[in-house]
Amino acid sequence: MDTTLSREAAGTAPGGRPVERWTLERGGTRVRLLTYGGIVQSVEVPDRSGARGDVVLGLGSAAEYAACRGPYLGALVGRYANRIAGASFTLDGTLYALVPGDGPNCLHGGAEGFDRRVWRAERVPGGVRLTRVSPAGEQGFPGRLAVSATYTLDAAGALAIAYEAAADAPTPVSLTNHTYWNLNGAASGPAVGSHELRLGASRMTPVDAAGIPKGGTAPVAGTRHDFRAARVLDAGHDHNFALDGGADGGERFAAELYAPASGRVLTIRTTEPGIQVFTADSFAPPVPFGPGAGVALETQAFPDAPNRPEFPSAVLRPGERYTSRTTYAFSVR
Ligand code: G6D
Repeated sequence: MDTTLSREAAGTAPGGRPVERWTLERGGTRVRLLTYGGIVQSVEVPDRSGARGDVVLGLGSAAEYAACRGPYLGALVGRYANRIAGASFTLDGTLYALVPGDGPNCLHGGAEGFDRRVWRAERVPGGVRLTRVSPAGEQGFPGRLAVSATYTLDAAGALAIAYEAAADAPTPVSLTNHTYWNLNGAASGPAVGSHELRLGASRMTPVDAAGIPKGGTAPVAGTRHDFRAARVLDAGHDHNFALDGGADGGERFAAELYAPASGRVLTIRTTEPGIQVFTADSFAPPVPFGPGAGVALETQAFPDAPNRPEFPSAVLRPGERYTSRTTYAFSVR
């Protein structure tokens, strides 16, 4: 059976544009997403006893998400996920100034990023496709960018998010989804301490206190960043890991998150070169979740790649097609 799809009205975004909520169901998985910010609002999957529970941190309405922007709960992040140092970069000899927000740096596409936009939704085989056009100059980024994000479920209930984009001028692009996972359920208490994490990364990108890469990558061996073997997720992670495995455009293993109490396992594979692990240590009211309540696993280009020639390029040029795909597979043990 194909994915069961339904949509309903879900209030309005700031400014009054109507928002839809789409529900996708297949193979034991039920996903709800909003056309506001491409937000993954809930992901319900069975635990080891077959009981279905919501494993992401979510809110109720688009208005609630708009009022609780800081954590980017479940959001589609762009035009450039993570940080660009000094909110500026030089491309083909031209200096571009972006909208800062994280101190002097640009975070997650600027003050009004893709997570604040209402997307157009259409049915596609297996799921729903969101589209929008990011105009030239939006948040300071060059070029008009036509973007799509397609959310599908496969027969086994795995969620795939596939992104595509095309630009009429060279521009950095890095799109991700900012879902926070808690495989014991959103209301179960912290994910930190109760989950085990394994990453397909033997190197990471060292950063300064502002989260800006210092340059190059460093081995995780012998450091607190070593998740090559599964171990209990501890607090204090907000780092990008350089994923091992082929750079042939195919999906590589990124992460496995396991919650022994519920038995749920999340396996993430991606075409992206990096994954940011953020343990939500900074959560505080009015965010209605406590520190460490979930862990964000953000597949992406490396932070500040537009200013770091040694990092894999994140520049999209006219005539090229940006494609990115991440799959989130659910199982139990
Ligand atoms: C990202 O790396 C960043 C964090 O520092 C930020 O606080 C969060 O998004 C909202 O994961």
